[in-house]
Amino acid sequence: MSTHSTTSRVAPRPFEHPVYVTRPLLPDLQVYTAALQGIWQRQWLTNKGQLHDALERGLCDHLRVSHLSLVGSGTAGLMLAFRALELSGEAITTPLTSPATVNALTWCGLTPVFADIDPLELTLDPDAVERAITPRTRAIVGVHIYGIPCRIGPLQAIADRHALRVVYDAAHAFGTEIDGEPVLTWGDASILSFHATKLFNTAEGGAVVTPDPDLKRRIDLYKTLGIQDEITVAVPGINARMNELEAALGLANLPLVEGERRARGEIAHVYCGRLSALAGVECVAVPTGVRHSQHYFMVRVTGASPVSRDDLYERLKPFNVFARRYFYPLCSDFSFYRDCPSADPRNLPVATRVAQEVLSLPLYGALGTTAAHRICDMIEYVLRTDP
Ligand code: T4K
Repeated sequence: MSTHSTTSRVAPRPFEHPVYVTRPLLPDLQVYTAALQGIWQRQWLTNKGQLHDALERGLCDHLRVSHLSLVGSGTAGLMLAFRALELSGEAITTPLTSPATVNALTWCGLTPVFADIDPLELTLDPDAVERAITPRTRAIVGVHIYGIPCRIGPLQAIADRHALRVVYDAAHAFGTEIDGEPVLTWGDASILSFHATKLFNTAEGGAVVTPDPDLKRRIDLYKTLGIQDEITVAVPGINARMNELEAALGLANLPLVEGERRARGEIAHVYCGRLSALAGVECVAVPTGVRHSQHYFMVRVTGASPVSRDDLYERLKPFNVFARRYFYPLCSDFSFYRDCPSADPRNLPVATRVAQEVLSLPLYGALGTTAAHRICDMIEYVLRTDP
């Protein structure tokens, strides 16, 4: 429970050590070193090692998906998916995302077209997507932002009507389900990131998930320089492999991930219960029927708050709390995109407002609920005192 009265004007005690937005899930070091011993014995470090293959199988079981290809990063996974699907022309996407989503399109020679987002769920607004379609549109690239699933049904209906491909950036959606179905089963492909800051991590890494075995085969080819056999290079591939040291970390982390998700859920429960009561602070809601990945805990600091989002972000720092403004600025505001017609803020009024409001609070299992209560005390204190 909170050690501070919610009406006290005494400043809460800062944390002794920095509290970051996240910390990586790490297995017992002995478990990992035992796996390393096996790698040393086999002297097999990369290129489809046995741990790589074991992790692909383990993830298919855990995530209940049929085909999954491990890759070197989520960004590489996006690029491989666009390439293996032979996309060209325009792809409609959201500006509220990591640079990875939009830059991967650019790297593959596609033209990103920004569409606005839903004001509550913060994912692509299907009506805005429909309005952005031109004769050059080939794909919709939705992002399950903060682990909240895109409006899958309406987006697929649009894609079917216009013969478009659908790729989901599911970097935040490890374990997100809709009505008991993994969100990863929708679309032509979904991309996961296993970066250190993700719910499930392999330090660096990611995966492409697809219902199509032929697409999985092509991704596997593209991620290994296109090498089919010793004398055949079938496609102009890149090196986007996951190595054995990363796969070993993934295999050691996989049994821990559900416990981590539950521990994060308890912290989110504390944040939600305490912060929803504050004027001008809104917790980003998880839609009904959705089992959330607990990847991020997001609040929106609206105009009804006595302090702005940026003030709150800055004024938590002296308490040793380092929240993050994911994803501010919008991708459409980057110098190299801002001149695109679709990047005009008048085309993106909801995303433009939301990017000024969102704040990602510390969320990782080892944080614990006592620390979450202390962070709530700090937020309450900031909101009721002048700087
Ligand atoms: N799509 C989406 C929607 C994404 O969010 C991302 C990645 C991707 C695609 C691409 O996936 P990858 O290609 O990365 O696999 C982080 C990550 O670098 C990035 O992976 C992630 N999105 C993005 C949202 O967040 P930063 O700039 O916030 O990272 P950094 O280094 O500031 O870390 C945040 C905090 O985490 C630190 O303050 C402390 C803690 N931390 C971080 C690292 C790396 C640790 O405690 N240990 C660590 O090893 O970008």
